[in-house]
Amino acid sequence: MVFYFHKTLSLQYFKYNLYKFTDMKKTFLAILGLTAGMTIYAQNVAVQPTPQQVKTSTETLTLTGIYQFNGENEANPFAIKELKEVLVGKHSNKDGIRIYVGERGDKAVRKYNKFIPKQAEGYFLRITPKDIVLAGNDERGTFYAVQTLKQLLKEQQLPTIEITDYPEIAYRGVVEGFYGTPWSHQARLRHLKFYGEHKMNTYIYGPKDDPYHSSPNWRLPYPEQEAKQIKELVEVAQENEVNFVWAIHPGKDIQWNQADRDNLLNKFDKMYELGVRSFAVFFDDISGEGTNPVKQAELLNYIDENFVKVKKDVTPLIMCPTEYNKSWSNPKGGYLTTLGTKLNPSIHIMWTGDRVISDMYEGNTEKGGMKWINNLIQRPAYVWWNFPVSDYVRDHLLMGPVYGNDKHIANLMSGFVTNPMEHAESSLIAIYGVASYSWNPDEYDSDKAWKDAMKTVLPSAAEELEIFATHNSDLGANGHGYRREESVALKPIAERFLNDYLNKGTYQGEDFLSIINTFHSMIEVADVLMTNTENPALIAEMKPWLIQHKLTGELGKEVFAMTEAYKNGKQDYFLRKYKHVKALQQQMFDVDQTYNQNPYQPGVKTAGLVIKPLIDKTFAKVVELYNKRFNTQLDTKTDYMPHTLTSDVSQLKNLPLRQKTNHILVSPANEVIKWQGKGYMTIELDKAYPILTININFDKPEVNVWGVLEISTDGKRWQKVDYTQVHNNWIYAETGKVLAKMIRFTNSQEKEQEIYLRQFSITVKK
Ligand code: LOG
Repeated sequence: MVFYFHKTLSLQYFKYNLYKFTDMKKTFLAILGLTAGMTIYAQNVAVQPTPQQVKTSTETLTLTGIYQFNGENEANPFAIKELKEVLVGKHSNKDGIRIYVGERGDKAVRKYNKFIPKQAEGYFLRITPKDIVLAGNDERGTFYAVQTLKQLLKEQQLPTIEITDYPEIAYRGVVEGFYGTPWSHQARLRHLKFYGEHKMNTYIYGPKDDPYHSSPNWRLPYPEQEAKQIKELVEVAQENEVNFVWAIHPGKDIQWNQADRDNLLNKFDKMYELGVRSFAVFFDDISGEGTNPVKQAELLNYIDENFVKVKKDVTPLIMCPTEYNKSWSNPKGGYLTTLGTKLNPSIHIMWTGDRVISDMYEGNTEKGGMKWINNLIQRPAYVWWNFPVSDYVRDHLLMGPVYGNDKHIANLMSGFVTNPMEHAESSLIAIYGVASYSWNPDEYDSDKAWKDAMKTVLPSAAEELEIFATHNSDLGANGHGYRREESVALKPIAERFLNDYLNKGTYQGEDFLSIINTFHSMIEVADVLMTNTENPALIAEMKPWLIQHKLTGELGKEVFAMTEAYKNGKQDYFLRKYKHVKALQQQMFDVDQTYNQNPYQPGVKTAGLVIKPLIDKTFAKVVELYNKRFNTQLDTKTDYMPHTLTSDVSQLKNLPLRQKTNHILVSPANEVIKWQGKGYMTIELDKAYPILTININFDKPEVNVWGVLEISTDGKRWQKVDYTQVHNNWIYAETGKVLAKMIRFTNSQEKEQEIYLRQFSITVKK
C-alpha cells in the first residue's frame, strides 16, 4: 500500500506539509494511508532540489548488481552514462532488477506516458521492489531522473518511491559575471558537473576581467590555449545538460557601424565553431555611445535574425541592459521601454532588481519589483541575482544561506542565475541554495538547503564548515547597502550581554558561558578546517579567513578572560591577558595587511557583524573600568575607522573608507558613477594632518577640467589645491604638508559627469 505526501521527502515534515496539499483527493488518501496503520518509511531522504511530488511506501529495494536495461539505446546518452555509473554490475537479458529508461514516446517507457509531467525538463521516477522507471518528458528530464536516483541511493539501498518532478523556472544557474580573477579551468569543470547534479541548466560565461569577453579584445578570437579550454567546457557542459552561454561585453568601445556588427558576428562564429550554442550580449557598466537603447536593440535583433535564426541550433539570445536595475533606470529617458518595444520577443532581458544588489519580489507596475520591470520590458525578466558576488567587498567571504527572494514569483521570471564570488569552491554553498530555490521555489527551505550544501561540499567536516559559515555571511558596510544576517544564534545573547555590561558593568553567567563557548568553537573549527584534506581547493580559498577566524576566537576568549579577571580583582592576570590581547590585535592587523592584497578592498575580515563588535566593545569597556579603578592609561582602542565620507552623489555617499598605514582611501566601485553638476564628495579626517599627496583616478582624461579639489581645516574656509600632474587618467596633487582636516572634490560645472571611481586616496604624515 502506498500513501502520498507532497513536495518533501522528509517524513518529519510530513505533518506540517499535510495542509499544503493542493489536491484534496491526495490529502484524503494520505490520511487513509496513515489510519490504515502504515509504518512510515523512516529514512530521512534528502533530495535537493526538493521534488514537486513524492509518494513513498515502506519497502526498500536493495541493489543486487544484476540489471535488465530497457530503452538504453533510445534514451539520452548522457543520462545512460550517469545511470550506469550508479548501477554498476552485470547486465542481463532475463533476470535482475528491470530498468525502464527513456523520454516520452520511447518504447521502453511508453506505458508510463500518462505519469510523465508535461513540463519541460520534467520526469517521472518510480522505484518498486523489482523495477526502476526513469522517464523524462525530454532528454534533460531523463538526466534529472538519474540525478534524483543518485541522491536517493544510500549503501546500495533505494526507497520505493514515486516522484513526479519538474522545474518552475526555465533557466537556472550561474553567471560568472564578476570583476576580479576569473575562475580557473579546473574550477569551471567542477562547477559544470555540480550544476548537472543539482539540476541547474545554465552557465553564462562573462567574467569582466577576461579581455576577450570585454574590451579591449572582444573583437579578437581567443588564443589557441584558451579556445581549447572553452571547447572542453562546452563539451562538459553538454554532458551535464548545461547550456554553456558565452557572453560578450562590447559596449565600452563599440561603434554602431557595419564593421563592428561584422566583428561581433565573426567572434560569435568563432565561438560557434568551438561548440557554443548559447549567446549573450552584456551592456552593463558602460557609459557614452554604447548605452544607446535603439542601437543596442538593432544590434541584438540583427544577431537574432542573421545568426540565431540562421544557425537553427542556437538557443534564444540573452542581453544585459545598461539600466539593469531600477535605481539606475530613468523611466522618463525611455531606455527600458525602448528595449521592451524594439527587441525581438524571443530575446531575454536580464535584471538585478530594484538595486544592483537586491532580492526579487512581486511588486507592481507603479512602484517596483518584478511586475514593474516586466511591464516596461514586455516580457518576464531574466534575473541576474548579485549574491554571493563579492567584487565590491573583496575582503569578505560570503558563505551564508540564500534567502530573501520571494517564493511565489516563478511565473514572473524567465530565468534565475546567481553571480558568484571569484572564490569558486566557496561559492558552491550559495549556488546550491540557488539550485534549490530556482527549481521549486514554493518549497524552498533556506536553512535546510544551506545545511545540505555543507554536507555536499565538505561531508567530512560539514558541521565545522557550518559554524565557520555562520560567522562569514555579512558583507560589512558597502556602497550598495546590501547586508546579510550573521552569527544568528549568538546575536540575541551578544546583545543582552552588551546591554548588561556596557550599562551596568555586570553580566549573566549563562550568557558569558555561551559566548566563551562560541569563541572556543571558532578556534576549533578553524583548526579542523585548516587541516582538512577532503576538498583542498575550498580550504585554500578559505585559508586567510580561517587564520583570521581563529585569531578572532582567541581574541574573544582573552578579552572575556579580562572581564573575569577584572571582576575577581586579579590585577596581574588582567595585565597578562591585556598584553596577549594587544598581540592578537596586532596579528590580526598583520593578516589583514598581508593576505588577499587586491587593490580594491584588500585584507581579510571575518565575523564582523556580531562577534567582532562584541569583542571590541567589551574590550573597550573593561579597559575603561580598569583604568578608572587603578588609575592607569591602558589603550582602549581597537581597529576602527575614525574618518568619514559625505557626498550628495547617491552612488558615492555609502562607499566605505579604508586606511592603510598613512593612506586613507575611498573603497573603489566597479560601476559607472553619475556625478551630477555641482555634486561633491568630502572626506573628513579625525583631526588635521599634514597632507602629503592626493591621488585621483576616475578612468577618464580631463577630470581636472571639471573637478575642483579643495582642503580645509574647519569646513568653513576652503583652499583650492592645484594639480601637480595630470597623466593617463591620473591626477596627482602634491600639497607640501599643508595642514588639513577636510578634503573636498567637486564637479564645478552644471553638466553631469560619468566616471569610474578607481582611486581616490590621501596620503598624510602621521
Ligand atoms: C556588474 C557585475 C558585478 C556586480 C556586483 C551587473 C549586471 N553588472 O555594478 O559585473 O559583479 O555589479 O559588483 C555590476 O550586475 N556592476
